[in-house]
Amino acid sequence: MIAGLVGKTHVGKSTFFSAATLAPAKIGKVPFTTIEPNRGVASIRVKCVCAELGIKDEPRNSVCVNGTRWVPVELVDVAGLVPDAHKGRGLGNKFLDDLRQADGFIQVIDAAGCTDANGNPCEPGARDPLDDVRFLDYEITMWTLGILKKDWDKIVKGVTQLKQDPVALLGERLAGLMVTRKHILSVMKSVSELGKRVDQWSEADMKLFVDGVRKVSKPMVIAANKIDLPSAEENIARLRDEFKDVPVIPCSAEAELALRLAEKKGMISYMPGDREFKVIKGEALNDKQKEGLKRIGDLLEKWGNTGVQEAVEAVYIRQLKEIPVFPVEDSNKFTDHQGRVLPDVFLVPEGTTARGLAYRIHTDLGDGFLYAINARSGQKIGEDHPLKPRDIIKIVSAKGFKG
Ligand SMILES: Nc1nc2c(ncn2[C@@H]2O[C@H](COP(=O)(O)OP(=O)(O)OP(=O)(O)O)[C@@H](O)[C@H]2O)c(=O)[nH]1
Ligand SMILES: [Mg+2]
Repeated sequence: MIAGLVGKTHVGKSTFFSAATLAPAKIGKVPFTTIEPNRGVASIRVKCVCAELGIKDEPRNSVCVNGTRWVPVELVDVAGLVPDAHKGRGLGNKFLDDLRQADGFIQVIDAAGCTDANGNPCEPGARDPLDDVRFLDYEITMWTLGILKKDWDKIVKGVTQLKQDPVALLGERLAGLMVTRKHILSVMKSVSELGKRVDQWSEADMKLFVDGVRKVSKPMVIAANKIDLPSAEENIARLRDEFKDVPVIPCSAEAELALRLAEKKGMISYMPGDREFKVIKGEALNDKQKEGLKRIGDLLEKWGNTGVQEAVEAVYIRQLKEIPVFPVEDSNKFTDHQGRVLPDVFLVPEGTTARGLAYRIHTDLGDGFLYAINARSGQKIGEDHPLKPRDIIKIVSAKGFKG
């Protein structure tokens, strides 16, 4: 899975990206700074099973700090957009093309309302951030509609004359956007206007379809950025009121980036998502740095955290519904074949079965799947058994694989 940072130009997407991944990304003084996408690795926190089992783990694909596993996840930061991007304004469809592969979105907005529709600075509060959310939805819908319409005659002909499956035809058209058959079926079932044959769909019906597909195929969280500016607070309440089915996470990408860089330099101790940090080398800080850290300290006290870590976790856990599982080869010692204790944590979609996990580890394990063992209880589990968060699983397969 990969989450995409999306939104109007110059609202802090690259700042958020850098803060979450510590990967370099150009942060702009002017709109349209990002052109080519930045890809990087962030982490989400999972309560490790090591404490519960009373064992010392030896993580391989993740890091364990005081009983918290930091599990890697991918982020992509793309070009920003302005209204009418789908018609080619600004960088046009570039941001959308680069986001096609994303499974979920973190929409960054300037919650303080000090960036106008074209990404230029304006008086705090002069731009309504609710409009940023609305226009992004609109741009994505119009862009997808354009893609669908390109082949509409072919789809209609396939359904009416060749008696082909409409879901398959729609799916084929939207496959490049990571839209699946499941997404399409769920929209067609839940929107009553789409109950008629596709050749009867009006333009408004097509829009309803595309809107629905966007919501299910690109679940989103809103990172309401710039909470360090006073005009943000009131807007956050309004955003929550208006967009009830989308998590709105107050955040300050700039504060998180400053904390992470100070931590990297050894000036403070801080873990992403924490409510506080500790100054280590107070004497090495200049007055400006001291003042900056004081302001960030006040911000953390007020908001609980900078919101960056929370937003990444919200898109992966709440929206994409990924669950962590711990695969092992020895269900008594909780080790892999090299004797490494609890080496890996995998994030898998909710509902993944024991056999699905086997396939995720290696095709051979999946093909030769016999049964699995819940290492916590010692119980045997069958191929269709859906896994639960933090399950520790041994796969028994006729075909071995030494990873
Ligand atoms: N006050 C404040 N400013 C921020 C915050 N995050 C980012 N900024 C500022 O917003 C401006 C734009 O930041 P970028 O990260 O380049 O924004 P972007 O959305 O990637 O912009 P484009 O790539 O040009 O579309 C810069 O001046 C940042 O310093 C924040 O949390 N608070
Ligand atoms: Mg950028």
